[in-house]
Amino acid sequence: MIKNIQLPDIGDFDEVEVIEILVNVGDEINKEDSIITLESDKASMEIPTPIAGTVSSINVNLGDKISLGDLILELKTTAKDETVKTSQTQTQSTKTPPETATKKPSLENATTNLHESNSHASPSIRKLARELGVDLSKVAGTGKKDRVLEADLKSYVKKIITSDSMGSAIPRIPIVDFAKFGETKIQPLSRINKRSGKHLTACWLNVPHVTQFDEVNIEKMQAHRQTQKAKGIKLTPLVFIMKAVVKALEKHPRFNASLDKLGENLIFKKYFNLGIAVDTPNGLVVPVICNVGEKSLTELAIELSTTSENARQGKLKSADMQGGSFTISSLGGIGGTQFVPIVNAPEVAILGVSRAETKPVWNGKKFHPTPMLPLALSYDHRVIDGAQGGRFMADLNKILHEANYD
Ligand code: CAO
Repeated sequence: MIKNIQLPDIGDFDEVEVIEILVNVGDEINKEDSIITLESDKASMEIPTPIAGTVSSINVNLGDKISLGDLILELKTTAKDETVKTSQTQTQSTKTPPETATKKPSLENATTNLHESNSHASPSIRKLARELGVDLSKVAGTGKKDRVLEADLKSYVKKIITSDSMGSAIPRIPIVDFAKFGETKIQPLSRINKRSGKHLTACWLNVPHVTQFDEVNIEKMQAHRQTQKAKGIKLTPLVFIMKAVVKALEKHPRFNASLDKLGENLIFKKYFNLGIAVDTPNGLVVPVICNVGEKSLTELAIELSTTSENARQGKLKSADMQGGSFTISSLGGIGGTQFVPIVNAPEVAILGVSRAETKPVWNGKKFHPTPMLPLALSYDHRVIDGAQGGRFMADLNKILHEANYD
């Protein structure tokens, strides 16, 4: 037999919002099991079923506003439901079921009547828990009859926020009082330090990095630089590298792509804008040089010089640091044999350049003093496989070695 379960008289309330549906079609429920939760501006309450049965349809949706007599759900009942389940539940509650109540509970006193048997907290605490996304069943209540109080909820949330494993399983670095061991001085991090630190941490934690190293014979590049220098044109290795990188990206578009926000599609960019890491007195910034493939070496040298000067004087605008598709970080002017750059996500690869050094290279007949440029390519292994990384590096090496940018 199908029976309609309607909203009983809940006091002076009309059009009360359904905020939880506690059963599903097909559920077998006992008399007085809660079926929905309603919430008004002042309070919330769970509505129990007056009879046992199997839910055959649910006639309300979350967010619906319902009033006395509105159909909540339909229950399929059997003789067994009428006898066994009803008798089972007779001892569960001493409350008067809504359908037979002579004096119906209001939403305010529902807190202490209907609601109390199924919940561990007052409506305001339940509302707060919902807003914070806290599962109240996990919060230990210290109130009467283990009721969850506001203080319990706050201390639960505080414990999660300050716990060592907040947001991930990363253990915290111990806090040390360095002053115990000698004199110290405190200097606040610059605004740029703070912003780049946050971004680099996110990149480091989100991107599974692989780094591949190589060395390029740059004899031809050096000869070209010397010729230009004789004409009064100063070109650093970086501009050659920028042009070569774009050629390699054209051949390997995956390196110029990004994952979409679900990480399920690749977004290929048809433009070649290179972020260039610039060291400034206030920290690292990465301005973007656009359309590198369309600019000459000299144009790039001029733009790089202007941009890095603006960066050092703190004159870059946020638009100057947007739209990059691949980044180069060059420490060639400073030194070092190699370093591992961190992928500048959502880009998927970055090239680290170290200082070229003249090395004895075997040319088949003898050791020949050869300028060798160290490169390190870090990439996102979710997007780029090792073999693809190897091929990109081999092609980049060849392009740079041949120093042909036409
Ligand atoms: N090998 C050998 N010499 C190199 C070289 C290399 N790979 N790269 C640059 N040089 C030389 C230049 O030719 C120049 O020499 P001369 O003065 O004799 O001509 C000198 O080193 C200084 O170059 P530079 O650094 O001023 O110019 P650049 O075009 O190479 O780089 C810029 C420009 C803005 C990238 C650089 O100044 C800079 O800020 N680098 C730091 C980037 C950085 O901090 N990266 C780390 C990021 S992760 O924390």
